[in-house]
Amino acid sequence: MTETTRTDWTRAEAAALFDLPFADLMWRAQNVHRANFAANEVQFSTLLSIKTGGCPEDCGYCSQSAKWGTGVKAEKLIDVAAVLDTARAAKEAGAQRFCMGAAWRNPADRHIPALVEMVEGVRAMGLETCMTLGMLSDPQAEALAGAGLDYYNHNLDTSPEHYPEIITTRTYDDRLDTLARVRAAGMNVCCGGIIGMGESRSDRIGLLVALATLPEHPQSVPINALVPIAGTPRGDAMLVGEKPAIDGLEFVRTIAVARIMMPRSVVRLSAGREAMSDETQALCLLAGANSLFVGNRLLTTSNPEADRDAVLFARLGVVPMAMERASEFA
Ligand code: SAM
Ligand code: DTB
Ligand code: SF4
Repeated sequence: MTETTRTDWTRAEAAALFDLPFADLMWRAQNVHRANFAANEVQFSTLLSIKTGGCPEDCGYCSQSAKWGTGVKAEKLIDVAAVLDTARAAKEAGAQRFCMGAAWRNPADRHIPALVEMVEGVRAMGLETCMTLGMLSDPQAEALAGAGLDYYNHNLDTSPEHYPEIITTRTYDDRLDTLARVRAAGMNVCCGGIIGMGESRSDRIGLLVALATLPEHPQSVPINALVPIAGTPRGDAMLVGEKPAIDGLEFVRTIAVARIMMPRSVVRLSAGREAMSDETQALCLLAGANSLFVGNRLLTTSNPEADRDAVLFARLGVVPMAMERASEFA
């Protein structure tokens, strides 16, 4: 069975996939995965927060919004040299892509020269580059693309109808506009969302349909499990038990449906691995996830230690994705 790349997915089709018996869904997802990728290869990315905290946006899940009392302190953009030192260490530890994140609504033009130096320096080490800096203007997108930025991460986060309950300071359309600018500048799009924010299955369907009906599928699709941060509305809702954490099998189903709907996209099992059992992570990979964050830090929260990951990857027979192949899918 082969599945073609379609951008006309409907919610009814996505709902029918979610409703499949678990084994049938996993069978479909594995077939799509194996038709498009080497079965056991996983792309490894490492994250660094290059500008932490003090963000003017009100994303209801985020430790870095100035609106919530999370204890994360506002810092300035860090030095290029510090970024390059961390990237070198990430490369030595096996990362293939280095992702730099900033807690901004959008970058200021005065920051662009330093950001360009970071991209050029990281690329010169033979790492792929990714940045997530908030909204971009056309000239900013062009400057970053000109520096060789391989990917720009900007998430839709949830369905259009659930979105206003999560963020009020920028709209879904603002996000779609930024994605269009990134595409127009010729960069690969990294775009996904967060599962476990109290959304319904219909919202998970809405998110995946929004992603799969973009003019082109994002080359990289991060599926994050909410990391609950005390002091944020979404984190507190989970931590005080008002909204339960996402069920592991429903998270696996979400990954499998993403794999089927976006057959040639690299799907990342993104934030939230630390709280997941090895078995749930294994099911996510079986469902078609083929990218992970490695390194003990995400942006402000922790990720599994290298030792735990090394044991897991060895037990599963997971190997790093060949770089040529990673680029071929870009
Ligand atoms: N400020 C930029 C922006 O929002 O576009 C870039 C950084 S922001 C932290 C990148 C993404 O990380 C968010 O869109 C969200 O999907 C994810 N994220 C942030 N906090 C999270 C959390 N607590 N749990 C899971 N994912 C999270
Ligand atoms: C994405 O989708 N997930 C990453 C990356 N893009 C920038 C961020 C995860 C952040 C998890 C919470 C934290 O460490 O602050
Ligand atoms: Fe700011 Fe990004 Fe966090 Fe939203 S997700 S508050 S934009 S850092």
